Amino acid sequence: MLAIVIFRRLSPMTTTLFKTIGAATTLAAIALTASSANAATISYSNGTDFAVTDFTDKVINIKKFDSSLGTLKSVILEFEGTITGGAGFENRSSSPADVQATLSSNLSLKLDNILVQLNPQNVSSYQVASYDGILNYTGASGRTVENLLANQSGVRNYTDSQILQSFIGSGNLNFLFSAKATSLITGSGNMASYFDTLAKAGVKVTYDYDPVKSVPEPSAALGFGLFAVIGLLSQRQKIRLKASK
Ligand SMILES: [Ca+2]
Repeated sequence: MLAIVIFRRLSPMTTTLFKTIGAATTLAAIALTASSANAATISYSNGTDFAVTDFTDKVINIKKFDSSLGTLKSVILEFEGTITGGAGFENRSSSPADVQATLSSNLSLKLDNILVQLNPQNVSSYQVASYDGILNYTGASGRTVENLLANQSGVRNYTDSQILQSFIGSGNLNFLFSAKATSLITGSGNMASYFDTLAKAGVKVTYDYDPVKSVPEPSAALGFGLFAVIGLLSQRQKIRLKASK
């Protein structure tokens, strides 16, 4: 009966401690699984915000592989390029026109001898009447379009020892991201138009490695779990002391 009362009084703290123990046990399980399979992966991601094109060599930092983790077997490099923007056009011809707005940009990611290139594109079509007499990118002969979007990804897998070596160390890799826009409006031979093109990049590097024999994570995670159990026990003792007073 007394035990039930103690448990109720402990309730918020006890719940937190049990959650902590649960999380620690899960961590240990994951680390052990990775160890027994004799292979492990670790990934790092980074990227840029949208910026108006054109631009050259925006730096994207990615952490190098820490060789104290084990032996690097391969590197997977994922490069995702996204472009967005808007356009306006006005057909100034005396005839109707079929107009195409093409949002596009050449995107490149460089690191030493590595080069990944992408060319995301979004083509949209419009039918407009002959010139309405007002150059305002709207009305019967004009359009203003916003939030055009295009996306493309590239994946590379490296196993060459010389390339792998360039991914190993304590600092960062400095990937260089460049964008050169090629967006355009096509239609009649008498057209007023503008285009805004912005680009951003996401980079993810996954290191696939054989871990060193003594994997620190399981013992650390179990230690954390024990610490939480000790914390729970000492908390109970405090309550008992209080109850006995
Ligand atoms: Ca107009």
